[in-house]
Amino acid sequence: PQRKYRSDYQASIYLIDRVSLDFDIRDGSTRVTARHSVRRNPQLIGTGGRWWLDGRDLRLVSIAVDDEPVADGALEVSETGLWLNGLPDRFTLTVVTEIDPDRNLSLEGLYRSDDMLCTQCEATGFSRITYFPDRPDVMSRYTTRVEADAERYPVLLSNGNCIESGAAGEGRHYAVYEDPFAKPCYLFALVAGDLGVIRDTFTTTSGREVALALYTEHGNEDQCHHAMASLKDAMAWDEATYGLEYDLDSFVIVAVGSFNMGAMENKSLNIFNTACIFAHQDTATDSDFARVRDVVAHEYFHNYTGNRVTCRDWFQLSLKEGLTVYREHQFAIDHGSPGVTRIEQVRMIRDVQFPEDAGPRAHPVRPESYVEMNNFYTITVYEKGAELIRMMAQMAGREAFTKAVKHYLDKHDGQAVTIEDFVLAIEESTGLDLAQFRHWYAFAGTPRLRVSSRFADGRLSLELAQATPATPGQENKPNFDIPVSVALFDDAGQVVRAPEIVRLIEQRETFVFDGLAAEPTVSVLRGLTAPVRLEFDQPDDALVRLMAHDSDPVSRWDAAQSLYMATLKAAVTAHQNDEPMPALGEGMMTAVAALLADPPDDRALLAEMLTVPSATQIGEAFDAIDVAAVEAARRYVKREIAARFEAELERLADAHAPSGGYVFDQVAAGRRRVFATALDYLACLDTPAIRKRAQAVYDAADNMTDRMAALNALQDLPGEEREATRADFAERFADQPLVMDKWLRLQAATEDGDTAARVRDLLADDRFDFTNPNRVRALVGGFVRGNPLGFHRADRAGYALVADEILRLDAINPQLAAALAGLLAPWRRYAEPYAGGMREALARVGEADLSDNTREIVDAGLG
Ligand code: B3K
Ligand code: ZN
Repeated sequence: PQRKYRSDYQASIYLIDRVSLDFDIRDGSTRVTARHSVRRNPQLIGTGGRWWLDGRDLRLVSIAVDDEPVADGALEVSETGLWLNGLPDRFTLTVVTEIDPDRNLSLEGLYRSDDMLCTQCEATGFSRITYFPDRPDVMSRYTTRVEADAERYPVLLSNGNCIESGAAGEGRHYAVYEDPFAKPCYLFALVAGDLGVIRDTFTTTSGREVALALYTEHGNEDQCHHAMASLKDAMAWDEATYGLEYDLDSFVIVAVGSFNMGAMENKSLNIFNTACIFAHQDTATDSDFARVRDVVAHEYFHNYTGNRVTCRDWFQLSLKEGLTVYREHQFAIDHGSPGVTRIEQVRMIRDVQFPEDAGPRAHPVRPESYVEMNNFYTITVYEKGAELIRMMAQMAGREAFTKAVKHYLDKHDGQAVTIEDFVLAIEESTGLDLAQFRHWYAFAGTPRLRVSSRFADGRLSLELAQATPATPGQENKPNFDIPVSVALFDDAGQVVRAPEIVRLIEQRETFVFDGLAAEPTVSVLRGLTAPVRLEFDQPDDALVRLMAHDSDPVSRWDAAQSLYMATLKAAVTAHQNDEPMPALGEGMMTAVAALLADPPDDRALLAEMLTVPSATQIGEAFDAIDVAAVEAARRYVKREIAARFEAELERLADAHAPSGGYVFDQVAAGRRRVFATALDYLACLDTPAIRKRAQAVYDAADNMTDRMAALNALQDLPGEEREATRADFAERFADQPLVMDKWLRLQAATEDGDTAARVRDLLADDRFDFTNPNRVRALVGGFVRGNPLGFHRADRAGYALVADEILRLDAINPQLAAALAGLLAPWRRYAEPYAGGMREALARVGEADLSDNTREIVDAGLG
C-alpha cells in the first residue's frame, strides 16, 4: 500500500470544466459513458501531456481523446488507475466503463441496497464508477443521464435539476439531471429504485420556493416526517443564524438500508442511512429522534461548509467536517437543553476522542499522511475539529465569529481550499492572532492542564501549566494556545468573579484575582473551553458547592462527575487489591442527597447528574485499564447509591412515570430520561417489585424510549420478566430491521450465559445480515462496547470472535472491517491479561492478506 503525504500536494495538471455521464443500467451490468471537456491547468506552466486518472474495479470498454481511440502506447492501465500520455492542451475525453453494482459489497461507488441502486463517492468512490481524477480540487459541472427499466426503477435521481425525462423503449425510461454548481466528484450521487416519497416545500427568506422530497422503500413513509420537519428547521436555522439561503430549487434525501456511515451530503441529493432518517415513537427512542434531527441538519449545513466551499485535498477534511460539526452542535444546543447538549458533546470528546488521541491511531486534526483516506473520518477530525472551531468562536465572541465564517464563505465561494485558508480568513475578520493556535491543527495528543490555586490577603493566584504527551511519530509537542474559562464563587454560591476566558500561551502562567473578601471556590475550564485533560485537585466541599450552585450546568455536572470519580477510583483499587470496597465518599453522598432533595428544573440535567461516569471514563483515569475492576467498581457504586437512596429513587420514578401521549420535546424527553435513570438504579437492587415494575412499563409503553428503559433495567436480571419482554419485542418488531438492531444489541450486551456462543449463534441467525453495516455494528460493535466482561473474558473467546469477523468482513467491506479492527488496536491501554489477548487476536488478523484499510489499522496497532 502506498502512503500519501500532505506535503506532496500538487495541483491537477488538467482541469475538467464539464462532465457528462450516461448510466445505462441493465441486469448484471451498468455501462457508464463519461464525456469530459478537459483543459490544461493554466496555473501550471509546461507540465502537460501526461495525466493520471484513478479507477478501481472497472472494466474499461473504451477510451478516446477527441473521439479518437487512445493508442495502446499512450495508455498505461493498472489496478488503481491509468496514465494517459501525449495529451493536447484542450480536448474531449470519452471513457466507457462497465461496473456491476449487484456484486459491489464494499458500499462504495455504485451499489445495491435492497431493491435500489445508490452511490457513495466520498472519499474516493467515484473512481469505482469511471476513470477520473478522484480528488476534491477538480471541480466540474455535471450533466447526468440515467436509463433503466421503468418498472423496476421508476424513480431515477441525480444531483441538480431534472431537465428532461421520458420513455426509452423496451419498457425502459430515462431522466437527465443538470447540476448548475461546479462540484468535486465526491459529491456526485445517483439513485434508481422503486421508492415511496413524502414531499414538502420550504420558502426561503428571499421568497423562493424549494421543493423538498424524502424517498424511502415503500411502507416506511410514516417514519420520515420527523426528518422532513428537521430539514425545514435546519434550513430556517441556517438563514437565521448564518444568513445562508438554500441555492437550488429542490432538495432531496434518499434513505437506504445498507450504508457504511450515517449520511452523505451529495449536492441536492443527500443519501442517508435509514438509521439517521427513520423516527417514529413506536420504533425510535428520544436519542434516535435527536440523532435524526442533528444528522439531517449536519448534511444540510454541508451545502455551504463543504459543498460551496470544499477541501483542496483530503488532509483538509476537518475544514468541512470540524466546521459542520460545530454548526450542528450550535443547532442542537438551540433545539434541546443547552446544558445537556453540551454535556453530551463533552462526554463524546472525553470518552472517545481522548482515547483515540492517546492510542496507536492518534493523529492531528489535519493529518500528515494516510494510506486509506476512509480511515481518517475519525472522532479527532470531526469532534476535536469542532472543538478547535469552538475555541476560536469563544475567543472572538459568537457574533464576531459568525461574521468571520461568512467572510470565509464569501471569500472562497466555489473554491477548494485548505484549513490554513480558513484560519487566515478568521484572522482577517476577527483580528485574532492565531499563530500559536495553529498548533492545534498540526499536533496530535491531548494536552494536560494542571491547575493549582493559592489564596492569601484577598488575592487568588491561579497557576496553569500545560504538557502534552508524545504520540506516534510526534515526540515533542509545542505549547498550545489554550483558552480557559474561569469563574469564582463564594461559599453561598454567589458569583464573585464573572466567567472570563484567560489564554494559557506559555508552558506555565499565573493569573491573579485581587480584592477578594474570602477564599473563593474556583470553577475552571467551564464547559470544556479547550479539549484538554484537567488536573485540578479540588476538595470535596468545593465540588459540592459547584455542583449545587455553579451558574453553568455543564460545570455542575462536571463537579458531580469528579465526586463520583473519587469513589469509583478507590473502588477500582480496592478490587485490584482484594480489599473490601470503600464506603461511599461523604462529598458524593451529600451531593446526591442534595440533588434528589432539590433537583434542577432541567430534568435531562438531573438525569445526567445522577449518572455515574461511564466505564470508559473510569478506565481513562488509570494507566492500564483493568476491565473487571472497573466493572465491579461501577456496579458497586451504583448499587450502593440505589440502596442508600431507594425511597427517593422510587419517588423520583413515580413522579416521572410514563403518562401516555408521546411527544418528542425537551421537557418530555427529559422526564423520560429521569424515569429511565431511576429505574436503572432501582434495578441494581434486583427486587421482585422492580422486575414486575419494569415488565409493566414495557407492557404499557406507548413509545420506544420507555420500552427500552424497561428492557435496559432488566438487562442484568435474567428470568421470566426479561425473557417475556424480549420475546415480545422480537416478535412485535420482526419486520423492522432497525428495531431488530436494538434487539441484537440487547442480546450482545447480556452478560449471563456464554455470550460469545450467543453472539456466534446470532451471526448465523436469519435476523442478521452480514452484508449490512447496521446489523454488524449492532451485533459485533454492541458486543465489544456493550459487554466488556464478555468481550474481555479470560478464555479469549471474545477476541477470537471479533478477529474472525474482521477477517470475514475484510473480503467484502474493507471500510467496515477496518472500523472493527480499530476495536482491537488500542490493546496497549489495557492491563494484563487483556492486553496480551487483544494483541494476539490483532496479530492473527495481521497475518492475513488484508485490504489497505484494515492493514493500516492493524499495522498501527501492532507497530
Ligand atoms: N461526509 C460524509 C462522510 C463520508 C465518509 C466517507 N468514508 C458524511 C458527513 O460527515 O457528513
Ligand atoms: Zn459531515
